[in-house]
Amino acid sequence: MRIDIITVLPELLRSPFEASILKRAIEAGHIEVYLHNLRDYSDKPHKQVDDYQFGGGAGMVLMIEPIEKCIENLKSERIYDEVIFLTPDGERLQQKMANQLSMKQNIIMLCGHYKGVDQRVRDQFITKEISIGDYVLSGGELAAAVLSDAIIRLLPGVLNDETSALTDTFQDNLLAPPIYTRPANYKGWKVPEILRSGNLPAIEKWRDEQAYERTAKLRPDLLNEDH
Ligand code: 6GU
Repeated sequence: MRIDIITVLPELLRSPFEASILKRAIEAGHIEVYLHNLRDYSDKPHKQVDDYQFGGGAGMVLMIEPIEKCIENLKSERIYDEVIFLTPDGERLQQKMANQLSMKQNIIMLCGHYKGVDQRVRDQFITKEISIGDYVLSGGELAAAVLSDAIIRLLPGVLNDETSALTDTFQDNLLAPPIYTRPANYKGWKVPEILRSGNLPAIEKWRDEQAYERTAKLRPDLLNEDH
């Protein structure tokens, strides 16, 4: 899989891909991630990529021309399954969408900034608009990092068996059960006896019950939702 991210702030997006699981996924060849600085596609004297909005109003708007140049340049090299615009008014990201996107080959992510982008960009080039939640960020970069992480960790081989995505909170509409590591007794705070019993079927049953109880208590909305 390949992800191309178009942004006016590539420096904001580097570190998430240079640490831990995402770094390893890239090094192991499970995923390629490329950052494209929109300014490199500007023909203006000062590499300007934004302008005032027609009709008046505060806030700058990303112009269509450099965005088209960048997208067309990428499209001349390969076919893209999705051209995603990260925007607070997009469809809210949920696990199901991450699962679906993880099965694609090539994806472009365009990060919104300032007031947003010229509507014609959305009309002409964008196939999917995604928000990561009902709050406003100063740009789409952190959202693109979140979306990329949610997708990449699902790719075959990225996680090992122990950290398998199959046991994730949300993957089966349930929160994950409580987990523990050594020591078994810390200052009198003990690990549940069942987890140390070695009785695997009983442990599995306990975990299922705990997952259900936690979900009913903390996120009852998940129990009657289709993710
Ligand atoms: Cl994708 N972009 C911005 N700027 N704010 C957001 C968002 C995206 N998702 C939630 N808030």
